[in-house]
Amino acid sequence: MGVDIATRVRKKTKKPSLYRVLLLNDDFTPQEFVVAILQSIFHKSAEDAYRIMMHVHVNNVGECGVYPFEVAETKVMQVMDTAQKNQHPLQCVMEKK
Ligand code: TYC
Repeated sequence: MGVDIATRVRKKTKKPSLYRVLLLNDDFTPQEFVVAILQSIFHKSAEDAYRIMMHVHVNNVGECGVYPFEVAETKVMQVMDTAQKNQHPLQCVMEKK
């Protein structure tokens, strides 16, 4: 009695989906706080952090980075947690690329 084993080899390795992490503008969070978040959580240089913060300030939304799902999720949580602890209304969201 033979046993047939069906096998199919994937032609391509599956790349993990990437997610954009976005900061949203508001009228109350201090600019310096946003710059500090971008440096500490997103590992941006002082210059890049200032540029991204000003982009959000002017355009109301801006990208902080692009990451696999769980990394993006952790960054959003870290931003929201730090903002809440400092009583700032800063909002951070993620979206699938
Ligand atoms: N608009 C804020 C202010 O003028 C600064 C700010 C920038 C807030 C970016 C949030 O994601 C933000 N104090």
